[in-house]
Amino acid sequence: MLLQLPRQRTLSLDKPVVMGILNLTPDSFSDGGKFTHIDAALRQTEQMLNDGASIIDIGGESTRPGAADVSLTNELSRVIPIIKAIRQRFDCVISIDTSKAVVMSEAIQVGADIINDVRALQEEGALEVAVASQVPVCLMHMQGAPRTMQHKPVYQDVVQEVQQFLQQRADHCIAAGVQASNIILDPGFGFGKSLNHNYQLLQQLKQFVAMGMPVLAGMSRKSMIGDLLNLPAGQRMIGSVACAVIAVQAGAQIIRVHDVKETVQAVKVATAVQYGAE
Ligand code: 8Y4
Repeated sequence: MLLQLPRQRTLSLDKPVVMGILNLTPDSFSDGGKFTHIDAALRQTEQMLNDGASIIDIGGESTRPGAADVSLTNELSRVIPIIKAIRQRFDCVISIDTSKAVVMSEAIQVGADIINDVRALQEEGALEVAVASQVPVCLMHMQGAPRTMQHKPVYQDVVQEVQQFLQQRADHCIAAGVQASNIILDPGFGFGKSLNHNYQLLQQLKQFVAMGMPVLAGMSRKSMIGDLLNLPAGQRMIGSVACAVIAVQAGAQIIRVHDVKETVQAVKVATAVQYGAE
């Protein structure tokens, strides 16, 4: 599998790759365009690239459980200067984590390569931006909205329902003009799922791989690890790495993580088992 990126570039997914999460300075101190915040983002990006990340995921909206919505102006001021700065300095693949059409469009204009949308291009104008730009898109499943999604999520069959949603969204995007080969699927770990729903999805991740599109798995530091092990976010690295290995064994192609160095080592071992050590 080969993703077609802007400016004649490609990203091979013949072997799994690691997507590093860029932590932007939180709202309360942040003014997006300020030198110190850009500098911190550049340092963190350089570290993740040196540690073996293939994609840098940049987001200005908090989609954590309970989080409030972020205004368009705030989101733009957080991510656009940082994408510009990274694009100037590094020849890396950049994904923009947003659901807003305007943010997608401006981010792609200044150098973003992939749309990572936890709302699967369902917001006004988002699908149109994806079609016009022809960049790869990650379609993620979420039940409910971030503020309330963890209040007793219910499914009859979580694997089947999430699969059905992703197939419907993929079909709809293809009909609208998105290249089928540029669609990435993501079950959305932690997005309106109980602890057991998350582990059912991980156990059955092969079923998503069998849909024939690249699969992204984002479990890093999430409550499916913290609640199982009774550990705070800062102590979830080992559990997160275990989840990454299991995802690679199931055939997932993109692993979204905070701890790039440790995950890249583990993913390389799992990849050698799965695809050979060449
Ligand atoms: C601790 C640290 C606890 C982080 C929770 C979190 C995904 C995603 C997120 C995902 C895709 C998060 C933007 C949630 N998760 N995009 N984004 N897939 N495609 N929570 O699973 O990291 S944000």
